[in-house]
Amino acid sequence: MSNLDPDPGPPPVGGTAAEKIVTIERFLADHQPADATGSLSRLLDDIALAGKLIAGRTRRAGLTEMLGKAGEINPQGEEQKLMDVYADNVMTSLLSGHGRVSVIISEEQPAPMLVDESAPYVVVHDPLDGSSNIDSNVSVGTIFGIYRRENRTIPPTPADWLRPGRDLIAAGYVLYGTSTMFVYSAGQGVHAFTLDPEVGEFLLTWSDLRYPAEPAYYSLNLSSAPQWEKGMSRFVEWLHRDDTPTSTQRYIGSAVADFHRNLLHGGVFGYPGEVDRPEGKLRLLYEGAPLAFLAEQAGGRGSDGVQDLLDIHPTSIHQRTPVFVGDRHLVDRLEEFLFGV
Ligand code: FDP
Repeated sequence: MSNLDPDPGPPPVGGTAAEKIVTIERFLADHQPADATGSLSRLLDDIALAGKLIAGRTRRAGLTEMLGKAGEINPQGEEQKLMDVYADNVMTSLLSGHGRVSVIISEEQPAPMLVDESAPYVVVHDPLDGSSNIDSNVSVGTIFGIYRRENRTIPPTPADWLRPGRDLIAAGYVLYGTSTMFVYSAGQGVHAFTLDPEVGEFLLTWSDLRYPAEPAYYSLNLSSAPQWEKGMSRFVEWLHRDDTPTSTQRYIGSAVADFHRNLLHGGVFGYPGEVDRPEGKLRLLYEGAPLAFLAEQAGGRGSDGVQDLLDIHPTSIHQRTPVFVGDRHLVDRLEEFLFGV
């Protein structure tokens, strides 16, 4: 949907539909604190530009032979796709060289990349999450989080990036779906922009998105249920009860797309720990924490099943964690099933 349409229609949920045409650049400038230098806004704008480039290539992937495997294994032991490598290169290129980013942590890189010792921000990102779906034309996304360095008088140290999600100053994602959306929060609500491909601009679609009161969906890979803790199955049984509103399962298997749908229509997305893999599959720093930051800003929350995802202190950059993000009451309830009752 573009707000160039004469009538973009009501937002699907809590939130305000844009009534006039506002570019992301204008929105960021208008919503930064009066004493801000503008460097965070410009950094978010750089990521939006990366999103446009990745969207363009994703759309043409089948034509440009970008659907295949790159032949390399990433730090997670997963096979890299050509699009993973392209998206990572675009993010690195746009985050480097402007004096804004000191360190980049990417899912596709084994170690932190030092870009500029004296720059103020650390960016963590998964350049193309859900990329195992890309060959089948399913939505994928870029997830990012931004930390501000506390001490710029010394070169960056792990203390600059091994930080809990509570320290994030901004987070968001670009969703490459039927349209391309940039969704972000800098700590004052969640705002969503749609790429108008004709003019090449992200235009404001909804500001202050909130989870709706009645959640519609739960998103879990039920084929893994035999590997879950018993509490998870009890939670799913509870979801299916007649007096529970959220009984419909929708699972794309692409975290950004599952999270986004549930943000708009209400629900919870989760990737639990398993008997042989208690730490789960998703990564804390550049998947769990940024999505939990957005969920909280939209009135929801994120948990690993025991504690708030935003309170977990990472000990390594590619650390995995069980992830449950979305509607606050559903996440609370899930914690009760897992460890309370
Ligand atoms: P992918 O491996 O395709 O990158 O982050 C990993 C992820 O996708 C998530 O986007 C997605 O939610 C999950 O894995 C899907 O895993 P399963 O296929 O095991 O359900």
